[in-house]
Parts: sequence; C-alpha cells; structure tokens
Amino acid sequence: MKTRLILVGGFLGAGKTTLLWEAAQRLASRGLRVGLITNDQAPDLVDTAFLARGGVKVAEVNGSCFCCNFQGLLDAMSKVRAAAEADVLIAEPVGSCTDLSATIVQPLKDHFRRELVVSPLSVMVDPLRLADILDGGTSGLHPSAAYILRKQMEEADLVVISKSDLLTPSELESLKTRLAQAFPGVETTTISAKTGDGLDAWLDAVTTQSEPGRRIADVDYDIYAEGEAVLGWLNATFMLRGEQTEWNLFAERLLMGLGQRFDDMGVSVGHVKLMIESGDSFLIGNLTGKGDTLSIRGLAGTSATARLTLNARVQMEPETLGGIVREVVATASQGCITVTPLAWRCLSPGRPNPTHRYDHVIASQES
Ligand SMILES: Nc1nc2c(ncn2[C@@H]2O[C@H](COP(=O)(O)OP(=O)(O)O)[C@@H](O)[C@H]2O)c(=O)[nH]1
Ligand SMILES: [Mg+2]
Repeated sequence: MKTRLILVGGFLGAGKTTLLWEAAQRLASRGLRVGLITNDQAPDLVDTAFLARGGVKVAEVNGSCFCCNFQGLLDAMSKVRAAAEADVLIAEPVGSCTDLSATIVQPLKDHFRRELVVSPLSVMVDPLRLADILDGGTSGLHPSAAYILRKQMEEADLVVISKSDLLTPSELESLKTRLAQAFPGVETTTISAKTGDGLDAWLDAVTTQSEPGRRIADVDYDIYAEGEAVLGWLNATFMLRGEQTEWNLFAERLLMGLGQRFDDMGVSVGHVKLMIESGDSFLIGNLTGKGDTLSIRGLAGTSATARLTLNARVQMEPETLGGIVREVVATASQGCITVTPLAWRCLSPGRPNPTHRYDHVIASQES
C-alpha cells in the first residue's frame, strides 16, 4: 500500500507545527497511522521536541532544508514510515523555504509514484501578514523575505489562511476574495487550529486529493537567497538550575524582554519560539512578529531545574542575535537561576542550492 505524503509549507510562524499536531491527533482518531517530519537549518528544534510529546513518531531533517537535502527527506520518510508503520506522513519544511513544487513535489512525482501518493501542496499564511502583503506592504519583513512569502503562495496548490479565529467571517471572506484575485487559480481555505474550524475539511481535501504541484513559481534565487540571509538563525538549549521557579513567569519575562529589544531596534522577527520542559510538564512560547504577538501555551509548573530550548529567526547578524539572547536569558533569570548552555548554533542561512529543480510540471500520478 502506498504512503501518503502531505507537505505543509508557509512562512515562519504561520501555524504549521500547530496544524501538524492537531492533524496527527485527528488522523489517529480516524484510525490512520501517522508519522511527522520536521526540518531546520540546525539541530535542537522546538517543533520536533513539541511534536514528539504528542506520542507521534517524528523524524527531523536538520542542517539543511528539504530542497537542498532531498536525500535527507527521503531518509527521514523511510525512517518514520518504518517506525510508525505510517499510512500518512506530514512534513513541515523550513518556513523561509520556497520553490517546493519544483524542488520536492515534481521529483517525488517523477521518481516515487510507485510508493508514494503526494497530496496537494498546502501553504499556510498568517491572516495578519497576508492582509498587509495584499495591501502591497511587506508585513514588517525585509522586502526579500516578503518576496519568499509571496512565492510560497504563488506555487501553492492550496493556500490555507491560518488562525481564522483572529478575524471575523466577513474579514476572512474578503481576504479570500483578494487572495484569489492576487493569485488567480489558486485554491484557498481557512483554518483555525485553535478552535478546530476548517480542520476536518482541510484533512478531507489533503487525504483524498492527489494532484500536487500543479504550478511552479518563477523564483529569482538571488532575491530568495537574500530573503533568507538577512535572518539571523539561533538554535540554543540551556539547562536552568536554581531556586524554585515558576517557569511560565520566567518564559513570559524572557519573551517580553526579547520582544522589547527587537521592537526597540525596529528589526523584523520571523519567529522566536521556546520550549521549557520540567519533568513531564512543558510550555511553548512564541513571538511571531512584534512584541504584542507573544503567546505562551502549556504549563511547565514550578521547580528548581528545567531545560530551555530556544529557536530564533530575526533580521540581524547571527552574532548580534546570540548576544541579545544571552543577555535577556540572564536578565530573565534575575540572578536566581544558573544558566548552562548545552547546545548553541548561531548562523545565517546559506544560498539555497536545491538537489533537484524541475522547470516543468510532471503529469499527475495515477492513484
Ligand atoms: N490564534 C491562533 N494562533 C495560532 C493558531 N495556530 C497557531 N497559532 C499560533 O501561531 C504561532 C506560531 O505557530 P507555529 O505552529 O509554531 O508556526 P510555524 O512556525 O508555522 O510552525 C504560535 O504562537 C501558535 O500558538 C490558530 O489557529 N489560532
Ligand atoms: Mg514550525
């Protein structure tokens, strides 16, 4: 029996991982076996640790994006397919990646149609960013990063407007209409992973349809490379030890401190995400733009030790980003917590150099 692969792209912070979590639970309750695949430029990804807590098998491709490490994606698919005996795999590419139709979907259709059914390429977009992009703005992003976001929608089979709970039904309808005008022929849907609205409809679509990669965007790799290179990238893990600490308050101090610093500097935040784990308890914190996007979910309780994993993608030199994170973690510790770094990767993504790049659409697979 063929395994189904669902690719969920979309810019940093669009809501991909939250959707993967929800989708995995719902597919499991439909009796399907699910495996998840995450992807990042470096190891120690919050998303992987978070998704693995859901009891689902997860494989991580790190060190390079799927497009530039196609074999890494294939290996992860085999590994998680075997481990989960999976009927369905859901893969989340790096949020600053585009051109997935040409570099992932077409080669899969071309060479793996015997073992794989590939679902329509879903691309998630945050409605607040989308509104500004459709108004001709950059949603606070570097123009080349905003270019990536637009290309992601241009190549999508299905644009999924996420976080629909943040808008009224009429605002959503108007966004969908404008999206259809800006990207003619693209299918659109809306989802709230928070309330569950639209989730089953999206799952029905991606688990039954198999016409992926119907379009290929014309991507200028110089602009694409610049859009990625302007982001400082930090994946860090720390051990925190000290007095009894209420970790949710610590996370709030830390994210507020970071949001404040980035807002004061006027730099654009792609995503800052952290996880604090203390025993079986954990929390996830996020900034997906300015300081007022701060959100924390879960409870990490009160204890003397915890593990902090922090992933940040912010428009600045990686060393500057690293320095700010060190300082703000120390300030949030208020002199009561000893912070020991366990892992530290600070980089700026290199020029994308895909393993494959098709310039034409491969005819659709027979089911
Ligand atoms: N209001 C709302 N927030 C959401 C929803 N889905 C995700 N988020 C938030 O968006 C942020 C980024 O989510 P995440 O899934 O990590 O995005 P990713 O970077 O695309 O994987 C987090 O703060 C989530 O809590 C949603 O349906 N509604
Ligand atoms: Mg994610």
